[in-house]
Amino acid sequence: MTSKKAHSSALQEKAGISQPESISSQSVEYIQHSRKVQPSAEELVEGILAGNITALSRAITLVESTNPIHLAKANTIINSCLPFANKSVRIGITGVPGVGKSTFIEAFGKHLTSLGKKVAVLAVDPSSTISHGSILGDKTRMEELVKDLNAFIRPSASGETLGGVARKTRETITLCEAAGFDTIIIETVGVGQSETAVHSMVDFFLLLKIAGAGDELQGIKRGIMEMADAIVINKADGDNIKNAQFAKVEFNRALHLFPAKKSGWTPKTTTCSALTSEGIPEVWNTITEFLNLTQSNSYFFEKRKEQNQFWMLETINDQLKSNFYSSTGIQQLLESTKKAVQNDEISPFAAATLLLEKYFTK
Ligand SMILES: Nc1nc2c(ncn2[C@@H]2O[C@H](COP(=O)(O)OP(=O)(O)OP(=O)(O)O)[C@@H](O)[C@H]2O)c(=O)[nH]1
Ligand SMILES: [Mg+2]
Repeated sequence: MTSKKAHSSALQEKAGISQPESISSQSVEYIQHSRKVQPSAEELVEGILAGNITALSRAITLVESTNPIHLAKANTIINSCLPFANKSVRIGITGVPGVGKSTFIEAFGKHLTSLGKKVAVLAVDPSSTISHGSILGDKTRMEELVKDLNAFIRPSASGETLGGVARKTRETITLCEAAGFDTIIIETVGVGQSETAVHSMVDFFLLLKIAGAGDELQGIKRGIMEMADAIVINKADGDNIKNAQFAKVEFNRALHLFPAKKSGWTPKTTTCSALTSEGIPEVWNTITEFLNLTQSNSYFFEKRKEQNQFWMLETINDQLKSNFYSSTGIQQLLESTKKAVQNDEISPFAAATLLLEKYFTK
């Protein structure tokens, strides 16, 4: 460091460049300062309830963190937000890659904000555990929605397990609702288990499809169709309109083969073009119809209660499992026990009991 004193010394011609420090004092000061300005849980809650997006984003980052201190803070925030959450409609959207989910969410989200709604877009994306948030690229496909002050788009959390990622999204819903978002859209890729996770955190589950040339019913997992409250055939524009209409008839027929839903709701098939927005308002009308029905017959509220229970049990399962496998005692024993099981030296059940006993008596 140069000082005025050094300059005025007759013995010193030039102050020169100060010795590089391994950690510059400026950085230390900056880090200490930024640590100090980390808002407290109470401050974040206050910000969230006031609809402050920075506070909301910061709280979500805490929810997504793997640091136990952050998690404790996140839990405090979520608990304080809970009484202010729950007043929204949660919509799950799934569909195979390329079906037009991002384009659809852009058009649908814009329609909702034009109706005066506040829309949050979240994602449960199993591929993002590898690519760390693929919806990020999506933000470029949701150009208009990103700019909309009444919309909030958050990339998928990354994590080791689908369960972990899904739990974080579930908690993020609570935070978004407390921040005043009344319509929550959760996107997932239609490739497997993530649909089940999303289905168990939403009120309405929408399957996005495109018309295929005569093979409408191929490649759709029966389970996903069974979960759908609506099938929307996208890209019903240009030369594709006829095909889309045909697909609509086919899907409607297929939906009738499924057993009646507990909600009393009969799933609907509609067509739309996410590019031209044709048919987009009708999708919202369908959801409104669903809400009217399920809120008057109480199914809506019962389902949310069940979902809360489900997430508690899921979290217990998830954390027990990860705690078990990451415990040192188990890690040391696991490999040798696996070999012993492979070689028929011990039965799989006896081996499991042994490991579990070891875990619980540690
Ligand atoms: N003609 C037509 N093209 C569409 C429509 N919706 C989406 N597309 C096009 O389909 C392609 C894929 O759309 P995306 O919105 O990226 O699809 P996605 O389902 O989000 O895809 P992934 O993120 O890869 O899972 C893009 O080139 C879109 O422009 C539509 O309604 N009509
Ligand atoms: Mg997409």
